[in-house]
Amino acid sequence: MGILNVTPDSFSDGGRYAETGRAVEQGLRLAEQGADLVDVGGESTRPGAQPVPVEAELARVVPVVRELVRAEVAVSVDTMHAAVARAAIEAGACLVNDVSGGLADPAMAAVVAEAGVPYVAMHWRAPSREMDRHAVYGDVVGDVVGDVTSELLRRVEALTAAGIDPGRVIIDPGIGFAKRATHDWELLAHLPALRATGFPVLVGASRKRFIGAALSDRAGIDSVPGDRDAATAAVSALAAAAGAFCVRVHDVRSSLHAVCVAAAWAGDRRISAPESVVRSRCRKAPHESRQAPNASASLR
Ligand code: PMM
Repeated sequence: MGILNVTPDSFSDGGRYAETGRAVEQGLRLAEQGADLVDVGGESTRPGAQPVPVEAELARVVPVVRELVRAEVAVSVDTMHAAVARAAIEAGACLVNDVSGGLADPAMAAVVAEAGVPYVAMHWRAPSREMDRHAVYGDVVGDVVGDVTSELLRRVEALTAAGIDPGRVIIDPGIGFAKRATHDWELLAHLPALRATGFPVLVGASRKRFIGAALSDRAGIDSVPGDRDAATAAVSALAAAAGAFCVRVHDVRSSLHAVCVAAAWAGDRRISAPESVVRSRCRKAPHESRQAPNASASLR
């Protein structure tokens, strides 16, 4: 999944693709580089970010989704708002990626249920401006994995009770959202526990703070976001080897290559059905497989 932030203030690419034409160009580039999905978002969720009015989010996202879909790119919409999800689906988006797992907008589940599209439910505790205060988990090492898994499963229960098909749900541990670096690494090291829930798992680690901290120099200065793609690709390979269904990244090419290495290393023996999209991408030329994923049919 290639990241396309149509925002002035995202932590890594904020402002670069804020204008529709530039955003569409970047979306086409991500697809050409091998993204199975281009994830279009119009609201930054970096720590401390302020909320964006829904009208502004709609104006940023919808024209870009429409243009990319017209160019036959499979598009997901990264939004916490039901109105934006609905408009993006009407414009052709084939998956809703909700970092709040349905907590930010009670109307989200009904929109997704009615459209019947796959839905990413991410682990989330609070809006970006206050999420760092919520990075508190049980005091035993490993509790973050148990807490995140049980909180996610509670969300899935509520979402499916509201009509979303469980066969179309993808879960995401929410790397960097109400998490400290130790929590992020702990969650990544225990991806098989999340996979054991039976749901496909998406990992969004690309260029995030905990990677910058792991790459800090001798003076303790973190690496800058633009210098974190090689480390992100390493995370992508390890996540794929641990059974992740999808990685959400800024630099598609390096992570695609890393995931192809993980697939080749496993000799297909450990790659189960959820990774079929990745496998087909590894075998086909980029233009050959630009199909919308379906969490129940092709991902499970
Ligand atoms: N992270 C961001 C935005 N959307 N979606 C999912 N499913 N998982 C994530 O970890 C995630 C996300 C924030 O990162 P960005 O500013 O680089 O988009």
